[in-house]
Amino acid sequence: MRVGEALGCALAKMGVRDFFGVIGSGNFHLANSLRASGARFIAARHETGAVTMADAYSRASGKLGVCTVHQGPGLTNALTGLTEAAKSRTPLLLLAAEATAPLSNFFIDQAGLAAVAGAVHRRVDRADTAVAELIDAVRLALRERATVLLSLPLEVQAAECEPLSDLVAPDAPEGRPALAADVDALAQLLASSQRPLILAGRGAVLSGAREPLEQVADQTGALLATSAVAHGFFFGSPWNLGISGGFSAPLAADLIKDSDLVVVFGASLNMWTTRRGHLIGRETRVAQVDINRDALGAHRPVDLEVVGDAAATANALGAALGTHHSAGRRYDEMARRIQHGGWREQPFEDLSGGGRIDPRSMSIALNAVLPSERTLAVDSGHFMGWPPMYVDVPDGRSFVFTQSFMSVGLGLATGLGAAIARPDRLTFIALGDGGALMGLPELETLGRLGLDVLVVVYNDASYAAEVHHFEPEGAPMDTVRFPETDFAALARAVGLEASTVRTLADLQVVRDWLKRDRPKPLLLDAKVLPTVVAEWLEEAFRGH
Ligand SMILES: Cc1ncc(C[n+]2csc(CCOP(=O)(O)OP(=O)(O)O)c2C)c(N)n1
Repeated sequence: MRVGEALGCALAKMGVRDFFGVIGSGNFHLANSLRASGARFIAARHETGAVTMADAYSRASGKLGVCTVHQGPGLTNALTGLTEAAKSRTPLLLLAAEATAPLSNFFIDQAGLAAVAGAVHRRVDRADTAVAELIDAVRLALRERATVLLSLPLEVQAAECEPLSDLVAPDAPEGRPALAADVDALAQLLASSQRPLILAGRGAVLSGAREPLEQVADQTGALLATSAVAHGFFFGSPWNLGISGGFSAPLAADLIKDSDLVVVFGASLNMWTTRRGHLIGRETRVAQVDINRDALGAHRPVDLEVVGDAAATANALGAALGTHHSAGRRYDEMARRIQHGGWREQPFEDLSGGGRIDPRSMSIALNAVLPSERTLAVDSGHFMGWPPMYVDVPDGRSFVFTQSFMSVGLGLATGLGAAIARPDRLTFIALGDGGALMGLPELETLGRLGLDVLVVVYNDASYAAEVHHFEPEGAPMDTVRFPETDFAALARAVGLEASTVRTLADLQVVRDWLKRDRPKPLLLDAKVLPTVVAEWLEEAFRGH
């Protein structure tokens, strides 16, 4: 058996069921052998789309993301998606063919490219150890939550090796709780707090910490909030304030700021989550729990640093608190205020008119009409706050937000990867017109696969993030404004249903589509008002 084929068989034996990629001569045999061994191959149209699909698939499913690309340009095309995955610590394996001869047209320094992306690099050097090296790379990705680029030299792939015996997939490790002394210190902080807040990030989602965290919150009267990427984690709790950060509703922001203790589980506490520090009161104490020691205090100083897994530490904390009980800010009137304090209940003037829809009203209407069991994927740009502000998701894995690198153009592929991971539910993909055009190749992938997807393009025919940034300076705007694009026509050309939306009444097309059981993916080219400016954006610009 040739090494390329043996690697494909080994991946299937390790439990890989879906993998993404773009095929060239360098990964043709590998991909076919993995398919022949029972895995499904999802052919993307651009390598960054392929990696981003694998990244989102991992985020939505909790499994390893697997992607394969051609050597050289296949890999350079993947760079942006690879960087996003590495920054997000997505367990992902990118299998890239490699031309090792420096005079080959396809030659590049692939290890150097991995370093640029912040990914770990491994190379399969020898035929007789190739499978062992592959297993090692998978183990590293799962155990360390690492994004691994595995280079597969063409000559090694073509060499002969022994057929495989059975092998077992490496598991992600069990979460370890914090040291008992740290748990006690945390319990004491919580027991002495009058107005505690528990702030959960993706680390809490990944460790499945909702139940033990809610128990600690019940014991201590804590209110609950999440970072943006963990949107939905506390969905349904009467004490859930939603997202902490630029997307916080005014009541949530006030209550977060008024907390005398913020206990952070598995969130980096970056400038987005704290609104550049403004959401943490001057007198507020902050404790941070993370499995990664380097994350502790990385973005701002904290009073208590605790190394530990979120769920395991929350369980230990519940036990340490024992029969302790305080109500904190949990009283009936507060529950009522929180219930009515979300973005959808903030009064605003619907400015729809002149053939353009108000993006806030459209987001609220879509939230009401779409089935509540849903995944939400959002690209980058000025529009990006509307969906998480106005659209609910039912749990912490349902908002897939590939924004660690803040790249425009990953949203469509993100939604496709999530939709493939969760075929049991609708995926709502929100894009700006700029991001939709940057990620456009994957619209063909969507049409071809016919996934259960609604794409909404918040189309203002501009890079609104830049318009709102620079227009107040009186700068010329012609580099960031564009003629109208007919996204409905583009979508129909690749097999989607599509419609143009200018008024709330135009959303009837979504109701009809739902009634018809969503036979094909639907794209809405929503001509949104360019004049509704998001408040969070001003804060964001100060962070650039
Ligand atoms: C790959 C990449 N290129 C450029 C940028 C700079 N940038 C940030 S937001 C934005 C505009 C995006 O436009 P669109 O998708 O239409 O969303 P809008 O801001 O109009 O809501 C640009 C160009 C970026 N973040 N990433």
